[in-house]
Amino acid sequence: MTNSLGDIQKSKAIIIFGANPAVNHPVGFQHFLKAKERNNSQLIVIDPRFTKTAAKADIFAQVRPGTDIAFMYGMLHLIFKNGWEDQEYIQNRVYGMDEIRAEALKWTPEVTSDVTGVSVDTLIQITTIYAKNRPGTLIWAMGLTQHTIGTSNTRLAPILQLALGNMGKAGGGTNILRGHDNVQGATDMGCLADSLPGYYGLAEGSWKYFAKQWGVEFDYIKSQFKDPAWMSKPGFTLARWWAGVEGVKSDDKIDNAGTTLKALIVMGNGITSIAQQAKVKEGLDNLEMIVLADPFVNEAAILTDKKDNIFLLPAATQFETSGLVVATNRSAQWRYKVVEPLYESKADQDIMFELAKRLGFYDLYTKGMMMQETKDGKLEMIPEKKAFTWPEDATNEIARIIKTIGLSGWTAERVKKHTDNWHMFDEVTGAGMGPMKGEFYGLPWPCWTKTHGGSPNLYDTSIPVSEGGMGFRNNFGLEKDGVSLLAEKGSFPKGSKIEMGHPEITKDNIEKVLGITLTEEEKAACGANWKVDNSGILVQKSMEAGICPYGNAKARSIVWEFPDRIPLHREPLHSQRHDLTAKYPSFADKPNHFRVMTKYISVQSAKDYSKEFPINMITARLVNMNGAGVENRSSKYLAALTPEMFCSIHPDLALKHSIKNGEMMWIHSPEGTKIKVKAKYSLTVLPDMVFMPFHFAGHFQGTDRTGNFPAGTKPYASGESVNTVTNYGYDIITQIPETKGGLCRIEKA
Ligand SMILES: Nc1nc2c(c(=O)[nH]1)N[C@H]1C(S)=C(S)[C@@H](COP(=O)(O)OP(=O)(O)OC[C@H]3O[C@@H](n4cnc5c(=O)[nH]c(N)nc54)[C@H](O)[C@@H]3O)O[C@H]1N2
Ligand SMILES: Nc1nc2c(c(=O)[nH]1)N[C@H]1C(S)=C(S)[C@@H](COP(=O)(O)OP(=O)(O)OC[C@H]3O[C@@H](n4cnc5c(=O)[nH]c(N)nc54)[C@H](O)[C@@H]3O)O[C@H]1N2
Ligand SMILES: [Mo]
Repeated sequence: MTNSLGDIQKSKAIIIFGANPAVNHPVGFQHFLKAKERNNSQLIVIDPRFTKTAAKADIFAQVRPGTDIAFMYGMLHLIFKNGWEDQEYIQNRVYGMDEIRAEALKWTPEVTSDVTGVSVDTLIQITTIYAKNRPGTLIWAMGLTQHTIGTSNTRLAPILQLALGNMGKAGGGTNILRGHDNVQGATDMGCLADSLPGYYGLAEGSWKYFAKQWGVEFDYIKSQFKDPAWMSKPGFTLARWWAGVEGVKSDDKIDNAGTTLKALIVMGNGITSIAQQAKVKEGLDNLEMIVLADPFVNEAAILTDKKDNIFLLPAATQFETSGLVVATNRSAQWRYKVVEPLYESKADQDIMFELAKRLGFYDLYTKGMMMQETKDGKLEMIPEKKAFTWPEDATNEIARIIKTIGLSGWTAERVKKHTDNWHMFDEVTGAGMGPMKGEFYGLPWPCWTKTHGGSPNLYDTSIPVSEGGMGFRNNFGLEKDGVSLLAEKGSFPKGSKIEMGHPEITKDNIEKVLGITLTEEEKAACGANWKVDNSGILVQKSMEAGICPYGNAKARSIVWEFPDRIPLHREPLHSQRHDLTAKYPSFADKPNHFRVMTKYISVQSAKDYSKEFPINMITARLVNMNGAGVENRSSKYLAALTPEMFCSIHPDLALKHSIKNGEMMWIHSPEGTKIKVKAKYSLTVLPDMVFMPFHFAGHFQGTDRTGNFPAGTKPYASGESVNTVTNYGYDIITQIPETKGGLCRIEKA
């Protein structure tokens, strides 16, 4: 998220692609409504369903699932045609817009309308309103990401903003509504299959940096891998772990150091919330050991037929522990413990500490919390410190190590002060008042130093770096194909000593870039670049010159390392418009994608699925339920709101199949799986689609498995998981399942 929820109040137009904040971010949605009321902001919603958010919109486009790229190119076509793009901004701050312009040329309103299902008039109206009301903010969430082309969606959305010069402006930006509580923090901490914490790459240099910071020998870490080559390979993802288990029937070959997965430890994930539940079940059934650390009975335990070696560890909840969490807008917040862990439950970190003790590396695991940097750029054990204090020392360790995104200014003490004084910050700008003056709520990263107040809006050059300003990051070299990747002359954060683009700061270039001379002591203390510089000198000198240590570059519209240099529309693997798959085919199949062969074109071209499975299947969320839903279905009151798994169906479609409102129906998938659910008539869906929430579990392909719950733990509501019938399909870069694009067939039960 480049800006923040409060900042949306400054927008003149808000365009939402594939998010339903009225339901999924109901507290945050107040800012959208206030933008409408106070700023006369135009609210535009693009969604295949008429959602509660759409009900508040000034204009709504009911798009065919998986065609947002076509829609955005359709908008760009009109923007370029009418000269509505911000030419100066593009010239100064964007690389590769010409290729986007060339692609957009193909997306005439008529072509766009045919692909997206949105009328030419609506497209023109939306584009005109959005282009004429600036700054506009672009919002997205899961409706854009859960596709084989999810990554391309999330690239083209910022490109649209760049074309209009909306990026790096208050009231503009791309505001991605994050999911779980602290999901931003979890991502920053490296809960990803292809990076170390803080987005440090899986490269030897990063491993060495972390080994040093943790006070552990690099060779020790290396010795934990089967061979050193595996240190730089991405792991399995949550989406496909089951493919690595021996005995699972799949022709998707794995590449996992010559071995299969034998054990699964789960901390706070439903397992029942991901696609291909039949495969997940096979994976669970064939594991040697399953450990489920969860405050509730994780329903993976009842989905499997496995009887031995399943361990349910009672995890404490967020109310029974404390620590720092990161909100969707990159700001930190302290969470205080409300009660001690109840009964025999343990907080997650204590479960991990116990595990580390049993496995014999507890001291190494916790050592980093007792280390500090010295002035001369070295690291030492904190003198006199005998034991760590949880969680404060963990927070400080994280801030010490993670320099890449600018966590250096965070301390447990500073963040607690913000949380304690939360009423002293402005709701819209996040700016502090009284004792908090000069700081933004939660010190949104990058927060460069212990005196920096955080950066509320990314890439904003209208304010000094000391107040949160910055250009785009220089992350991809200095030039490409003879064109400079640095910002042009005259484009720089306010007050910068350098009035043009510049590279990221390294020990070797700092003197030249900043026009300064370092003392011999400073030179000796500096790390190779600002991301690994324990002395903090490179960042400090940058601050003094009013520049951002990560450089001042152009945003790139072209990602030359990806299969698609620029985002391209590609039809979903299971498309209702099979006639379009020749023109917009999927990707080549990708071997060893996060260790698993992943199919694209071979699935898409195998047959015209729409003949047998003519209905679009949309899966999304309900306000009273969360994720896999076990927490909420275990509450009598929340369960009562939606006591049964259901399928929203248009009456016209239902009648074609003689399904009455409230009757049971079957949903069949192209993979041959099926679920039995209750029909619920609804006009929010078109007659060629159905909608189902993914918050249920406990039933599987028509059978009730809730007899497997240990006595007294069965939730008040159980039902089929829609993920039993979501179709095969995974994003080409991140491997997120294509749970927002797929087909099904329905039948009266
Ligand atoms: N009450 C509640 N709140 C939640 C959650 C919850 O489970 N319950 N989960 C949290 C989490 S983890 C997350 S990630 C967020 C997710 O927040 P959202 O992304 O808002 O969640 P969804 O409801 O899954 O999907 C949003 C919309 O995408 C639409 N959509 C589907 N396919 C497409 C498409 O191809 N194009 C477009 N433009 N739209 C499409 C759906 O119809 C839906 O209305 O919510 C968070 N908040
Ligand atoms: N079809 C379809 N599938 C989807 C999606 C979709 O839109 N459509 N959305 C996807 C998305 S974006 C997400 S994020 C996932 C969400 O799905 P999950 O990650 O499964 O989310 P939850 O059900 O919220 O949480 C999982 C478990 O965490 C436990 N838990 C709660 N607090 C704690 C704690 O403090 N410690 C521990 N150890 N456990 C705790 C809960 O009891 C629960 O069992 O679903 C994904 N699946
Ligand atoms: Mo999520």
